Amino acid sequence: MSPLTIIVAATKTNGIGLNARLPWRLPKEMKYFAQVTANAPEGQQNAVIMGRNTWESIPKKFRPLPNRQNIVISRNESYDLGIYNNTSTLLKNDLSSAVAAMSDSKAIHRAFVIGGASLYTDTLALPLSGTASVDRALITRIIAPDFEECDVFMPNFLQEKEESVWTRTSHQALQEWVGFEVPEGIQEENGVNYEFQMWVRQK
Ligand code: FOL
Repeated sequence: MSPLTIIVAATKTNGIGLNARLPWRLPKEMKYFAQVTANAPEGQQNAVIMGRNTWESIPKKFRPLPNRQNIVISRNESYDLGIYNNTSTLLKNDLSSAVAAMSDSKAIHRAFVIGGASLYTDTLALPLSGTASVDRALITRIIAPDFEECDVFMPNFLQEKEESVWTRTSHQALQEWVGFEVPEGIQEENGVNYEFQMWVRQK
């Protein structure tokens, strides 16, 4: 049973994107994303699983995301990942195939679902009893401003679901899980306020 972790930066109304990219520029927040997703024991790597739109939203100079097993999900089996890409990036046609590819490999430490909206939805729909399911979410909550112009939203999973209950952990639990110190409380960057949070799902 391989647990998946969602990682996302989202507004209070779950806005995550605008015009096919992130609605904000938060270099320290992005560093946190990179550090969390890349941090793995010697001899292992984490996987970052993303939808095709998210892949295309990452600046070419940063993709594939370094020091991570990148897995791109597209129903188009001949989707061109690009010549700039090395052979290490995997193309899979759905989340289950991505999960299957990882369970074959002992070299994968953790698996992060990094978006976007439709892949988050697919991830949250995986049954808790299945071979892989999501048990944790690292959410950077964008508190202000509202970014009302967002045109992509993650599902509102922390509130509405009855089948599963999500609870927020302590800041210490977040730091212990990611394996490094994380600033606590409301952060400010470029006039944006946000907070690093970890949520876990009860079994
Ligand atoms: N989760 C969080 N917390 N913040 C995000 O910005 C975020 N973004 C995505 C998914 N989950 C997230 C998807 N979008 C890069 C760009 C866009 C993107 C994800 C990653 C990217 O270029 N990452 C580089 C960082 C380079 C830098 O340091 O600026 C990487 O190496 O991870």
